[in-house]
Amino acid sequence: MPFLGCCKKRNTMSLASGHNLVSLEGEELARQERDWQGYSEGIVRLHPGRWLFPSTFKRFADEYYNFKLKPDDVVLLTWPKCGTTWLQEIMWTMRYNPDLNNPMAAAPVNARVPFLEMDTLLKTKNIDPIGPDHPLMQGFKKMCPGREPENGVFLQMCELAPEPRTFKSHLALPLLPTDLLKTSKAVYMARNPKDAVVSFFHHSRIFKNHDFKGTFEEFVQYFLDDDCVYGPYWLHLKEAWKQRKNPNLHFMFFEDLKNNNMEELKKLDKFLGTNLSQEQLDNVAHYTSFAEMKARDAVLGAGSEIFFNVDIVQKDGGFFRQGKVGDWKGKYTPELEAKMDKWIKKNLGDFGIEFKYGV
Ligand code: PPS
Repeated sequence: MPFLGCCKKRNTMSLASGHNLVSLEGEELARQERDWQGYSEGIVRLHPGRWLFPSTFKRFADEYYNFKLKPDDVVLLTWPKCGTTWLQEIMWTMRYNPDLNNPMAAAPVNARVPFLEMDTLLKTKNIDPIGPDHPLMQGFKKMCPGREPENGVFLQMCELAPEPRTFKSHLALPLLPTDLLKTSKAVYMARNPKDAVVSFFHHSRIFKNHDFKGTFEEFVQYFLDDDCVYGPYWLHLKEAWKQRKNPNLHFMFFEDLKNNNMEELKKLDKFLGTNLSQEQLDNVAHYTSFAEMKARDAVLGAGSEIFFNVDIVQKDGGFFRQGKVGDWKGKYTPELEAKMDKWIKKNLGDFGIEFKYGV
């Protein structure tokens, strides 16, 4: 991509991670702003990688990269909609609530397993300012006494979360601290792209901070062009796949977690060293099943009209949509499916990764 030649003309910035951040301009920006009305302060792209973010990413990018990790941290990583919330709840239950008697289980998920870069995603004119009485801000005040929200509500919650800390991120490995897999443990979960894109389309319509206004066909085109926030699906996956033999990274698939749940929980138990009994593992499986998590939507999906387009939620469902493998079937026109299959084939070509339940 002829990036270097054009950067002088553009609004650029160098990041601690070594990336050049470029603000989108002209037609490209106009198209994004028309279709994604949540990104009201502009959009940036990071090179190399073409990682895409709302421009509020600028404010915190170096802090994410320089985030101080601790040896007993567990960091949960996925591309959006590949099951992090499920993983969050599994990890937290394994580490802090295997007997299902921890009263903190009723606390909002962000107060237990904070989301590293969520501050980047929340600054939008579509979201009313979150007042000091909102449970999120109450949780922040409790976890981060004396800290200023302007310096990152979620970032500081990650920093000051009770140890051992578990937190999540959708950032690709090159944007995260270089010592991540030396200092701490990480779990990366992959999900087949056809289900991930159906889920992300729904997410982008229900959440005001994305507020996608286009059709499913247009959304898929954004995805295929690597023009969705968080950027290239394949590169994200590839960066983690390269590290799959690193003893501090556990690489897993949404589809396996769904189809062989107990087997996958046992692998996680081994990786974490939590040494859970069968009864405790059964507790985790039950408590983190789709039905149980959906029933706790108010805690896990943070369903309030501050964040959600309530009319779409009422019509098409909320955060816990289907939780299925292969739900994409019947959602694509034959032409769109053929386009996606071509894209998948091209990208899988030199990869070596296998989605064994099909893509
Ligand atoms: S986000 O918003 O990017 O953090 O979304 P993320 O949590 O990564 O992914 C959301 C999808 O995971 C599904 N989900 C589950 N599936 C099965 N079992 C359980 N317990 C579960 N919890 C969440 C959720 O429903 C989203 O997928 P779709 O296909 O939209 O249902």
